[in-house]
Amino acid sequence: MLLLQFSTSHYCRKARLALGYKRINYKSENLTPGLHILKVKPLTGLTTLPVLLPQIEGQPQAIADSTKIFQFLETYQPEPPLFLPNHEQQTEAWMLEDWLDESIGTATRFVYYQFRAGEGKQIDPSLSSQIVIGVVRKQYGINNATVELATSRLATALEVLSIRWQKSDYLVGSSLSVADIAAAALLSPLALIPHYRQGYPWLFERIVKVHQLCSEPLPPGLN
Ligand SMILES: N[C@@H](CCC(=O)N[C@@H](CS)C(=O)NCC(=O)O)C(=O)O
Repeated sequence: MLLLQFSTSHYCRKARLALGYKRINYKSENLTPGLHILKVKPLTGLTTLPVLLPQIEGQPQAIADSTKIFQFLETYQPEPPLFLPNHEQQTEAWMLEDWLDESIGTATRFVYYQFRAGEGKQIDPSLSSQIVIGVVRKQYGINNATVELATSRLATALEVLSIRWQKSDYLVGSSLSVADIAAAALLSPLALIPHYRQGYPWLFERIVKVHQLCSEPLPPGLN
């Protein structure tokens, strides 16, 4: 299998965590932002990464979107299961996964790139890094007003997650689910931001634990 990815993308991390949890051997190819469209659009009709190429006869040529990758992996290799045995709990895990994907992963991106362009500029002050950050900010409309909205959405999300993750090791049920993996990946960029590191120690403990369960190297700031 081959994972087409951006090496620093939190959505690509989400796919890698699932592959690691399933103990699947795969290779990854890092694409260049912008140029990636030439390779990805003809394969999937979309422009986003991650994209998984199973490279196995009888299997689809390409699977786009991290959620679809979860579904493919569960069918392809059911053990260890990523889906919860209780239908009601699995439905709840999907609901959290979708919310984390569509709303919280985006909010993280806004807050993270705002940090990297300001207070966190010294993490990589090189011209090339600052150009990439500038392009991303423009592409997604990241500015003071949109970051303020994203910050308050993240605060609510962390309330919701704290109730669940501080009560139990897992967001839903009694084993790792799509919700835990989505949360661990999509909130991981916050590890570089002192405000979150100091205010939410339990979050980073859980992120580390999920990475260990999935044999995935820890994200920047936690490694
Ligand atoms: N819902 C998608 C979101 C993926 C996504 O937003 N990927 C970003 C990188 S973090 C991307 O590929 N952006 C480039 C583009 O949209 O052209 C998923 O879960 O796979």
